[in-house]
Amino acid sequence: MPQLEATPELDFQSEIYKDAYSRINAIVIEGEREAHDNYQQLAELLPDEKDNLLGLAKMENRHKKGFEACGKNLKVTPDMEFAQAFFSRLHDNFQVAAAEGKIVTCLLIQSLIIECFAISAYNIYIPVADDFARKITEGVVKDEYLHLNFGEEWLKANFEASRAELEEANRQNLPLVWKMLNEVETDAHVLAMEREALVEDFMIQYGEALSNIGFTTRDIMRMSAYGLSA
Ligand code: Y39
Ligand code: FE
Ligand code: FE
Ligand code: FE
Repeated sequence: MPQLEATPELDFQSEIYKDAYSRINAIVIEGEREAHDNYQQLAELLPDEKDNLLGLAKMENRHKKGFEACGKNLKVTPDMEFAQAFFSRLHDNFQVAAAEGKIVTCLLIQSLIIECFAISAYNIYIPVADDFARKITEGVVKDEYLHLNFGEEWLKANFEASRAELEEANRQNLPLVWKMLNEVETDAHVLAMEREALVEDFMIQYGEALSNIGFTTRDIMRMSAYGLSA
């Protein structure tokens, strides 16, 4: 069903809305917390970009505070245990890559996959959010485009050397995105965020990012197909 269709029946104070929000809000808070930590680790791995990356980490910390305020505004307690489990696979893959000094894999996980996930989710959420959360999310999504751009620029500048590692990291991590989407589909639907809209927006952002980095349309088709079997 079309995402922009009016949904006048959304009741932000209903128990069903608040219950779904307790998980989606937690995912966003945990995601922002992880993103903060990931950019701090990347700052250590990329000394030339240290100040830039620490700046991105600070933005992620502000985002986290903004979304915590959104939960409080609706009197919702975020289910942080659920959210940690939700992010654990991408978290573990990032940590393993960081320990091995695999900067390209770390950038693919955080600056491409997680940022595209954030951009698509926030874009789909904005038209159906409560007024308070809409204003916060509009400010946040502008920053997420900057984060995605950081990853694109670095990987584009190092494309030939990064290519093989990007393909392998894509193969390992893209299927996790579909698993994660499956796990939130029901809750997202309660918030009037439709799975098809999320998938479509994610694939557009991610495909554009791969194209900006230097992959051909043919490469992008092949790489995108890894998600579908999840
Ligand atoms: O870079 C960032 O700020 C990313 C951490 C934030 C990711 C948020 C993930 C949102 C997924 C929500 C799924 C709702 C259907
Ligand atoms: Fe529906
Ligand atoms: Fe963020
Ligand atoms: Fe971000």
